[in-house]
Amino acid sequence: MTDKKDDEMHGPKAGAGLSRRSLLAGSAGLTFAGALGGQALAQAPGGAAVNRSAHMSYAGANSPSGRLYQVNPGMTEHNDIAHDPAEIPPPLTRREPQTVRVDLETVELEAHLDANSTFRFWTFNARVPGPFIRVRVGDTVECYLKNAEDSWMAHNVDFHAATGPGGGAVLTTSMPGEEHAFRFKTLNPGLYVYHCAVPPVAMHIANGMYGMILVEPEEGLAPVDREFYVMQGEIYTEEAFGTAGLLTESYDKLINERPEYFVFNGHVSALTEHFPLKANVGETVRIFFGVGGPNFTSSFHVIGEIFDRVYQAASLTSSPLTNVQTVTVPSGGAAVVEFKCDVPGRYVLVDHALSRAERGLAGYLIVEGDEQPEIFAPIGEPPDPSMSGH
Ligand SMILES: [Cu+2]
Repeated sequence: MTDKKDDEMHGPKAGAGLSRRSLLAGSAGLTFAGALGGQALAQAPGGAAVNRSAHMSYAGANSPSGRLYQVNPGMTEHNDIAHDPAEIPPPLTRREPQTVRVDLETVELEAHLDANSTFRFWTFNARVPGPFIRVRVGDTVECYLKNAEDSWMAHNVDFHAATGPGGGAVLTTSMPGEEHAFRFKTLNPGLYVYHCAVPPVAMHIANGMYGMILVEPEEGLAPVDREFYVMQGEIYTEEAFGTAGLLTESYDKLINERPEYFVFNGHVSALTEHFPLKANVGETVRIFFGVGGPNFTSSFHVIGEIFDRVYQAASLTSSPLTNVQTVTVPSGGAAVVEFKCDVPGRYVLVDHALSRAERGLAGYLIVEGDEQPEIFAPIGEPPDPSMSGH
């Protein structure tokens, strides 16, 4: 990308000779500090003052997260692959096994990566992550995988919920325009990742080909007020983080595990300005959290919340851990976390390996309702919230 475009994107402090350090300490850093509620990353008051002017050069800069998800008017014709975390099937009410048909279409499409860039994603059903599939233990899943006519690559699907070679990968490998199907019986309840497994597998996953299937135990899950579907992934581009335009995948960075971007639900800011999680004070929340990866383990944390229950490794038949701050979730793995929303405000979903927030990894949980001063309140006059990005 040219310096000019870089300049347009990052404001007057960026441009020719921009170092990675100054970029991350600059507009992007400021804004993610805002996203994080002024915690941890907003540690350089002098820098923040300088950077604010760069930040304010954006349209929509009144939003503290303006940098996180602003649809560039010039890019509205492009697709958006973010999966709404609230868009998942409701809990199952039936108590007998059944045969469930699942249709997956592998679609490659150019779509938003951040406010000023696009990327050619490889997807299941044009979303990242792919559809949230919900079945019950003992069900038979009949999966039909169709590879779109205009794909450039072969694709398939490997279900971690399946018992059988490759999780179905060989049986579903489809060239562009082809469709193949297989069936598997769900022998083990749990929350499982599925992903494309065509070599190089890491590339197919990094480009967006992952999702999750929930296999409910016989008795189902305890009722909660709200359920959400969140997955973490990495994106490897030739161009540096923040570059404008259509970015290209980097095989070299992929095999060296040097991602430029980390994302929740597909692209930068998918879960901040685009699809924030929403709940009300007093409600219970369950997050089905998975890591597509392909390479990085997540230290999943919600800033300002404590997980009341964590089903570690997404084992739904083990007793949950209670009262947990951060949960380790490996790539190709998952966890189920539950908590009650006690205090209103904006909470930030992060990987507590917080350098990744500077590369795009953050989401919001907005909790609405009455203040609860007996749980959380200032003593005396609070600081100006604008100084911490709010
Ligand atoms: Cu693929």
